[in-house]
Amino acid sequence: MTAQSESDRTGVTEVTSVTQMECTPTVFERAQAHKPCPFGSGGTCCRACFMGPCRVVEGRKGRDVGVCGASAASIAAKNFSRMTAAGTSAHSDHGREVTQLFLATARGEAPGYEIRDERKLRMLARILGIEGNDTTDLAIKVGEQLLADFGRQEGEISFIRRAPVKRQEKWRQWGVTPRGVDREVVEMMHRTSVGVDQDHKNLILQASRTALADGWGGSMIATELQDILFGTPIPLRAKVNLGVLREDQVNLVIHGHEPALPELIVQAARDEELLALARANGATGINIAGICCTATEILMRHGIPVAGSFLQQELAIMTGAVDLMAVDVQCVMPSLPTVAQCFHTEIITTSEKAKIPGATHMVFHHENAPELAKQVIRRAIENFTNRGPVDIPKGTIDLIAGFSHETINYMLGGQFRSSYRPLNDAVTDGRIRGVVGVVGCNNPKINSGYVHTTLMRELIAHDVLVLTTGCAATAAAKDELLVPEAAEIAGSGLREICQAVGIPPILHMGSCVDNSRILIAATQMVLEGGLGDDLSEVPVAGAAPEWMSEKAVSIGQYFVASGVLVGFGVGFPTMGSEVVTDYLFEGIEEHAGGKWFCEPDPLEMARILIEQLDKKRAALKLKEVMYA
Ligand code: SF4
Ligand code: MSK
Repeated sequence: MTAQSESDRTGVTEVTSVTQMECTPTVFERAQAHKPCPFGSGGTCCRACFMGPCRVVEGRKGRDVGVCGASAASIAAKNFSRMTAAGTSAHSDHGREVTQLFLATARGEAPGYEIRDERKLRMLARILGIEGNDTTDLAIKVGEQLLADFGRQEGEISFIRRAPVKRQEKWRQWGVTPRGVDREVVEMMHRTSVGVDQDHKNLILQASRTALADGWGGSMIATELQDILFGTPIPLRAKVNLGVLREDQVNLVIHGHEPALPELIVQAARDEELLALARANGATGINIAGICCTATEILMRHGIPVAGSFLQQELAIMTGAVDLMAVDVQCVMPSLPTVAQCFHTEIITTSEKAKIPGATHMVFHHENAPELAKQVIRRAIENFTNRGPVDIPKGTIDLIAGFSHETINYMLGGQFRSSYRPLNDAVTDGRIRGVVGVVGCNNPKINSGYVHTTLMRELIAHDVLVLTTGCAATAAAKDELLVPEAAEIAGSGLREICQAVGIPPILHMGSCVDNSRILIAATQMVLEGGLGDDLSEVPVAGAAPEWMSEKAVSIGQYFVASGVLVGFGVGFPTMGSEVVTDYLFEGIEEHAGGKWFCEPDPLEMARILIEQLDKKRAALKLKEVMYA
C-alpha cells in the first residue's frame, strides 16, 4: 500500500479529531492488528468436522489432503460454495421478510404500509401469469406466489422466466435452474458437510444454482416488492459524507439493510409532536441519515442523506453527534456498542435475528411498526441532551440517485416512449462501449473508495456506462462522480449522451439486493434486440473491487452463472487451490458463458473489463468505439 493520509484510509474527506479517534480502536486499527491466515484467505482451511481443522497445501506431499482425505480443490470449492450459500441466505431472508410484509399489507394486517406502485404490481402479476383486476386480490396472489418460491421443492423459481430464453435453456442444460431458494441453500450446506460432495465442479454447479436463487430469486423479489410497497425510485438529488450530520439537530442514523422500519422512521421524523419534542430538548429539528444499504434504500426513495458506507459506521459515532443509531441486519459491526460507550450514542437493534451485546433491543414487527418508529425517534430526541463535544467533518457532496431499471427505460427512451432502443443504438454505433456494474463493499485491507473510484473514472473515460449499487455507489458519490457534471471526464460518446439526457455517467441503482436491477437492465438490452440473444453476448461486465462480504461472492456467482465476466479486487477466496481457481477463472465459462477474474489494481482491472466489452462487441460485429 502506498503512503496514505488518514482520509484516504478511512474514506472520509475530513476525519474527526485525534482524541476521538484514540478513544477506542476502530476497524482500521483492528485490521492492522490482524494478519490474515493464508489458509483461510486462500480457501484451504477446512473446519467441517472435528477431526480437523485441516490446513491443506495443494501439491505438497503429506499436506495435500485433510484427515478425511479431502483435497485442496475439494476444500476450496466447499468454502467458496458455503460463502455463496451464506450470501444467498442473507439476501433471500431479506426478500422473505419483505414478502411477508407485502402480504400482510395486502391483507390489511400491516398498519402504516400501503401499495404505492400499482403499475409495477400489475406488471409483476402479468409476468407471474396472475389474472384479475382488483388490486388487493392481485397483491395477495403475487405475494403468495413469490413466498412459495422460498420453500418450493420442485420446478423453477418464478423470475427465471424473466431471463432471455436462450439463457434459461443454458441453465437447464447445465442443471443449475433453481427450484426453491431455501432448498438450494440447504442442499449446498448438505453437500459441503463432511463426507458428501468432493468434486469441485459439482460443488460449483450447486453454488451456481444457489447463487441464481439469490439473484433471480431472493434479491429480485426483495427489490420488486419493496418498489411496490415503498415506491419505485426516480432520480433525485441528495447529499453524502459525515458532514450531513447536524450539530443543531437530533441525529438518528439508520444502518443495515431492510427498509421496512426505516420507511416509517422517515415518515415519523416529520411528525409535528416529535418535532415539538425535539425543539423542547434544544434541537432545531430531527435529522435522519443512513449508513450502508439501508442508507441507499431511503436515499433512493426519499433523498435522505448518506452519512457513509460500511467502513464509516464507527466514524459516524465518533463525531459525538449521533444521538441514536438504529441497526437491523447485515454489515453491522459488533464493535458499535463499544465505540458508542465512549460517546453518548445509543445503539438500538431492531431485528429479532440480530442482537448485539451492549445494544438496546427493540424488535420490529409488522403490527408495531408505526409505534416503534416513533419510540425510536423519541429515544434519539431524549438522548440529544446527553451530547458531549461534537466534531463533525465539514462539507457535503451532492449526488443523484434513484436510477431504477424503469427510470433508465424512461430516461434513455425519450419523452414519449419507454424503451432501451436508444441505449442499444448507442452501444451498437459505438458511442457507448458497453455497460459495467461496479458494486460491493469496502475493505480495510485497502484505501477505502480508492479502487472503486479509480476504476469507475477509467471506465467512463473509455465510454463505458457504469451502473453502481451499495457501498461502491457511496464511494462514487463522495468522489463527485454521481452528478451530471461528472460527464465532463467521460469519453466523448458517453459524455454526449449524458449531457443530452442530463444524467451522470455512473448511475446509482440502489442497495445490494438491487443488483437484481442490473440483471433486469442487461436482460432488457437483450430483449430490445441487436445485441445478441443471451446475457453472455451483450457487452456487459461486472466488478466488486473492494469486496469483503459473503454476499459479494453470491452476487458475483449469480452474474457469472448468468453469463457475465466478474472481477474481484482485494483477493480471491480460492487462491489456495489452483485447480478450483482455474475452473472459476476459465473452465466454468464453457457452461456459464461468464467467468471470474481477480485484479487488485484498478487500472489493470479496467483494462480487463474494457477488453471483455471489446471482445463482445467484435463477436457482435459492432462498429468501433468512437473515442474522445
Ligand atoms: Fe479435515 Fe476432512 Fe474434517 Fe475438513 S472434513 S476438517 S478436511 S477431516
Ligand atoms: S452494505 S454488503 S458492505 S456493499 Fe450492502 Fe456495503 Fe457490502 Fe454491506
